Amino acid sequence: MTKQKSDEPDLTPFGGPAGGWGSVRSLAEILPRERIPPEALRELVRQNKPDGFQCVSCAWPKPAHNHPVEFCEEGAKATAWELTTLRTKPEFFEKHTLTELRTWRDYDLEQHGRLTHPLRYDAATDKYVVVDWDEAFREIGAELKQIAPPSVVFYSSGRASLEASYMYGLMARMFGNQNLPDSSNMCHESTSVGLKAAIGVPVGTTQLKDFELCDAIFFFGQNVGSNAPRMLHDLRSARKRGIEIVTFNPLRERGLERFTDPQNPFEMATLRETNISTQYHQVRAGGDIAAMMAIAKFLVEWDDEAKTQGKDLVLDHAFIEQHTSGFDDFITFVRAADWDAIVQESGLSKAELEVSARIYAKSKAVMIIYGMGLTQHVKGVENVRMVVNLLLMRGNIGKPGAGPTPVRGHSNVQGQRTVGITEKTELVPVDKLAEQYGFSPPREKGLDTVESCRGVIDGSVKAFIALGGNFLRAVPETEAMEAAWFNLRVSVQIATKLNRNHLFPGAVTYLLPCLGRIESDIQASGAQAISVEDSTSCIHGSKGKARPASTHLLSEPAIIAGIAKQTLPHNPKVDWDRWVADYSTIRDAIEETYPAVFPDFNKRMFQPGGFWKGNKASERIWLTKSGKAEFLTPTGLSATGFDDADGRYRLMTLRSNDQFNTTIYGYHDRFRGVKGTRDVLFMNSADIARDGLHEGQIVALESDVGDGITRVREGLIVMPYSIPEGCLGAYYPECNVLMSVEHFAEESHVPAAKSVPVRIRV
Ligand SMILES: Nc1nc2c(c(=O)[nH]1)N[C@H]1C(S)=C(S)[C@@H](COP(=O)(O)OP(=O)(O)OC[C@H]3O[C@@H](n4cnc5c(=O)[nH]c(N)nc54)[C@H](O)[C@@H]3O)O[C@H]1N2
Ligand SMILES: Nc1nc2c(c(=O)[nH]1)N[C@H]1C(S)=C(S)[C@@H](COP(=O)(O)OP(=O)(O)OC[C@H]3O[C@@H](n4cnc5c(=O)[nH]c(N)nc54)[C@H](O)[C@@H]3O)O[C@H]1N2
Ligand SMILES: [Mo]
Repeated sequence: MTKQKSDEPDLTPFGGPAGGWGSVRSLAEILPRERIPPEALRELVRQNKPDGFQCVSCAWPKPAHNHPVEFCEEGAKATAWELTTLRTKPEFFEKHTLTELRTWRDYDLEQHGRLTHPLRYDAATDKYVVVDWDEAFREIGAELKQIAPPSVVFYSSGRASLEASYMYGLMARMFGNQNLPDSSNMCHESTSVGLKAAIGVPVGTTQLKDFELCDAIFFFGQNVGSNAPRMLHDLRSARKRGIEIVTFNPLRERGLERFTDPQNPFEMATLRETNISTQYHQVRAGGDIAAMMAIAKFLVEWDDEAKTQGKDLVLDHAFIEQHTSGFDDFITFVRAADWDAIVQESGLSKAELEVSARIYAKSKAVMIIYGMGLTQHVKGVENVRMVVNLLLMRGNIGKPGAGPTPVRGHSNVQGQRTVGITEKTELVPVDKLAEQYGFSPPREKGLDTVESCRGVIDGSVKAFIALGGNFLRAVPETEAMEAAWFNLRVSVQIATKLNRNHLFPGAVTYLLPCLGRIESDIQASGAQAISVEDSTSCIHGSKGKARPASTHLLSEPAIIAGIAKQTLPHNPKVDWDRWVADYSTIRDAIEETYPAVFPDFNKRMFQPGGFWKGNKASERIWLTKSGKAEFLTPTGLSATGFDDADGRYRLMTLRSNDQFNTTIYGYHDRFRGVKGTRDVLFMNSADIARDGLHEGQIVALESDVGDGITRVREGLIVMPYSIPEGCLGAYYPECNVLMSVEHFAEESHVPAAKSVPVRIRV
């Protein structure tokens, strides 16, 4: 595209690799932006080291054998965001009413830096005012005691530690509910539901070492260059061994194409790049079931041929016989699936699909890596089940170098589930909790994210407590949710920086600032450490050493204990103060509740590379209903959950290279060639021509779920992009206004953010 004035948006295709000098330059912009003094850089060097802190950005595992610097551009941005010397002080809140702040952009809200004081909303002035911690806890407790337990929601974002999360889940259950939605409900819940039903564990079965042992990697719907950049090192070493990486993604994502290691002086000096994907298939959004069905069809066809010719079979019949159930029904479906329908839905030609199937058929050990491109669809669980189907066909689970590899989002989102953050009774050892703490834990299923949204809108939810996150901005149905938030009796947000959710008060509203993970956390027994679980089920200790952003901050465990003590009846078996004084006693309690997962927790938490919590499916022990791994016959070929229609597009809501979820670091998306704006609509040139639009034109999108509610996002700049016809891309969270709360994945209730039905309005 043509260059524009520097203060105007610039949409120019990016020519470089992921990583490389671009990422070094990007860092050089970030540190001054956050006013970080050079000496604070030593914190970066401690990132992801056994004796350091665990990165607050993504959940990709940290290796046991460290590089001198073990962080990526995105991790450095996340660290800088927390270490910033900028502060949102009480004076800031004296100047601005919430009504005014609601007109600000997300970026501007967080750009004022870390919160410094506990705050209470004063309705008379429409401002936050400083409050005393004890007074805050007292009022929150007094209020919550007045509300029936089913009407209170305890949300958590996936950053909080295992220690804080365990206390939080226990507090909710002792209060009398399991209304414990978390960010995972919007993210990998489709994985937790799909993998649990199929292979008996809710998590991936692979570890970092499998990258050294696999023969091929299939990669679906994850944008590694922006969202898990440290994985590029693992992918690059796999490529150096000659491993094929077959990618399915509607967009051509730079990190999946090419990478230069910014930490490798030789590569940097010679501008040497590694090609990451050996095949790149631009599947239609929601077309992955069809694409995987094609691979399955080729495997069956080649297996039949091999049988008649007396050659080596393509399917692993011995494995299927011994370890699986549901194969016959699945294969009947595969044989019957119609090629024209597969080509139509996937948007890929039969020849193109065949080359990917060839790689799969000839590889002895295959990892399938995936992200939000599979989970955030109406048929997101079926997407995950198709991944398992493919793996099972050739015995690719429970052997070295093979297995499903979901890439988790937040740095401890998987761990929160491990220690009880869940609305589902069957995932918690309720009897154990009853015995350990002498109370009767609730057994009714609690509210998940979608159900909590419905409850806020219909008024049945009266109080909302948030351990981090930006719930209002992350969920669908922005307009109705924001309007309904004012009807809450109680809104309590535990946070590090100001975000849009904090600007929507209930009758009683608190904004409680906490320590970040990078900061030193001194309690009665001395300096404390916390722990997190990564995407591959390894548990790591983390020690913050940086000076806290303010002397008025409390740690998350201290805030939870403060609320719990004022809300719950006294229980001699729960000593909240002792837990806060010494977090190793929380870990002892966790170990007592989950003895199989956390033996010797305190001793092992700083083991290099973390300690692995084990995974039965990886030993081919299937904790499913049938005792076998389950094939699932899908209900159709499309994951979108709606029919195609004239003028209806499939909108994917995406992250840029310059954001962490609802936190907007800046307005550039380097790899996609976007500078200075987030108001972009990625669109296929043929669609632009057919709709009579032109590059740079400003258009609006309108929701097309057909429920009679008008949802519009104005002001998007049309940008021709390498994306399949009929598909659109635009940024999350600004496009959440277009999403119906009822448009979610079946079974898992993950909002279907990757196939939102929309129309373009000029
Ligand atoms: N820097 C940074 N790191 C992050 C985050 C962040 O915001 N910033 N967020 C964290 C969190 S919580 C999460 S969950 C992860 C998210 O990381 P990702 O899983 O990468 O999530 P998205 O950015 O939403 O991108 C999804 C990718 O899927 C593709 N896609 C969309 N629809 C489809 C489809 O139908 N089929 C296929 N095959 N592909 C599709 C998109 O083109 C895009 O490349 O990253 C975590 N890490
Ligand atoms: N349309 C669309 N919607 C989506 C998605 C999508 O792809 N498309 N992705 C979904 C996904 S995968 C996710 S995970 C959710 C994310 O949803 P959330 O996890 O709720 O949102 P975040 O943006 O990660 O939360 C950012 C806020 O967390 C607070 N915070 C940061 N660090 C800490 C800390 O250490 N402690 C505490 N207490 N607070 C802290 C800060 O105040 C910051 O403003 O969004 C979901 N929504
Ligand atoms: Mo996520």
